[in-house]
Amino acid sequence: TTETLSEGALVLRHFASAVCEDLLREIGQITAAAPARHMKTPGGHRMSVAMSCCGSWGWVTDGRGYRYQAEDPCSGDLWPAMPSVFAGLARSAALAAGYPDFTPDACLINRYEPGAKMGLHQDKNERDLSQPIVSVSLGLPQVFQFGGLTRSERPLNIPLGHGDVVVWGGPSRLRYHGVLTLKAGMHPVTGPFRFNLTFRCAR
Ligand code: MD5
Ligand code: FE
Repeated sequence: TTETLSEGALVLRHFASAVCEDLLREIGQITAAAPARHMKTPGGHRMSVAMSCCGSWGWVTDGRGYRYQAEDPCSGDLWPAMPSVFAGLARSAALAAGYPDFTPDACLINRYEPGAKMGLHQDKNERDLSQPIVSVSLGLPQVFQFGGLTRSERPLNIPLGHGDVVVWGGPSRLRYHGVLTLKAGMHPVTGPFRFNLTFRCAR
């Protein structure tokens, strides 16, 4: 089923179901090479979500700010390549949402543990804002907050579960969004975690 949240923003429930276990196997390989880590915000706060990346560009934050870079700052190596099952899923979800030429060059892997959250923010470090962002949720359910184009607009709360995919584009690309605190639980495939993959055209 498809739910429209706003113009350009679509929830594709269970769209990733057939490939969830493949995605998780690839996440295991990626994080063996580029471990999920708690990055520091430019203000010096430790993020509660642990992050890794794959693809040509990875999103990083540290005392110098937010940016995309080709190397993992922990190792100095390039980020692991984007697995074909990742790229294929992102492309087919974008196509289903009306974006036929989506070729992401960056995938951010977020790992939430109980108590982890992400405050309201906009994703605006990407060069081509005409391209959507595709997000894939795996494991424990977590409430997504979907806001407006200003921080003051009150967000909608949308639960996202295992295999759900969201595509954000067009006039919704710069909406404020975040996720509420993850509640403790045990998922048969991901254990105590929720993973979120976000596919972006960064550069
Ligand atoms: C998550 N991740 O569940 C969320 C979901 C991030 C992030 O926000 O930046 O890693 S991705 C949701 C998203 C991305 C771009 C635009 C919009 C939502 N939106 O317009 O609401 O880990
Ligand atoms: Fe975001």
